[in-house]
Amino acid sequence: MYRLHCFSQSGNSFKVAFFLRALHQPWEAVFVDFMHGLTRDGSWREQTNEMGEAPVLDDGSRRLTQSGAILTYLARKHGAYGGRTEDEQLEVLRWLLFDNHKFTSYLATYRFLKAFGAKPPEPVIIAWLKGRVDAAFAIVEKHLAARRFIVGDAPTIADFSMCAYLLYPPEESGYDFTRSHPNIAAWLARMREVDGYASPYEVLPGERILPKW
Ligand SMILES: N[C@@H](CCC(=O)N[C@@H](CS)C(=O)NCC(=O)O)C(=O)O
Repeated sequence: MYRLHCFSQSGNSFKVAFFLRALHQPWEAVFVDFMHGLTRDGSWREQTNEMGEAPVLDDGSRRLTQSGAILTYLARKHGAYGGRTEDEQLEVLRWLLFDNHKFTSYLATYRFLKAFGAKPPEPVIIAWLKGRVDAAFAIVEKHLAARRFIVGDAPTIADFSMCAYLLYPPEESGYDFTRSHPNIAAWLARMREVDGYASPYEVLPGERILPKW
């Protein structure tokens, strides 16, 4: 059985959890107490992930980190959601890289500062981050104008990667996609219909924290 080191606020963990559920693969959660600093602990880094991040996936004696690498590994191993042709596979990789650099990364930071930071976010920093998030959202909103999924006509790991943070309660990020980004909203509705879908707080371990700011 797979073991996923994860915690409930982690959209990067949810990417993998949702994908394992869609693959109908059994897995167990290993709780990472991120909110109390576990990922910064030296021995955790030495034993679990030198990069100091969740998710981490154990498949027997094989340990993988980085959600994009984990999703790629699982798609290859189970022969699903990785893209059907070489062109599609490269397109999936292109969007995974965009997601990790621009889409998830700015949104995750923005949401964390807005909802879970130790003190109210600095106005200048949060405004700058929101500008980056809005720019990434605009690219995806345009991309989805004439298509149902990020690559091809069915979900791939690019969709699992990119939708994860957007499936958290809207009050955490402050974005109501039905009003601001209708194509993204319609795509998220399609992803919620993928077999195995359940919301992040139903699937991942750890206490839910209501937005602070
Ligand atoms: N690119 C990485 C990002 C992983 C990441 O940033 N994980 C967060 C939780 S969602 C984390 O563990 N951060 C720890 C830290 O930055 O100290 C991935 O996709 O797995």
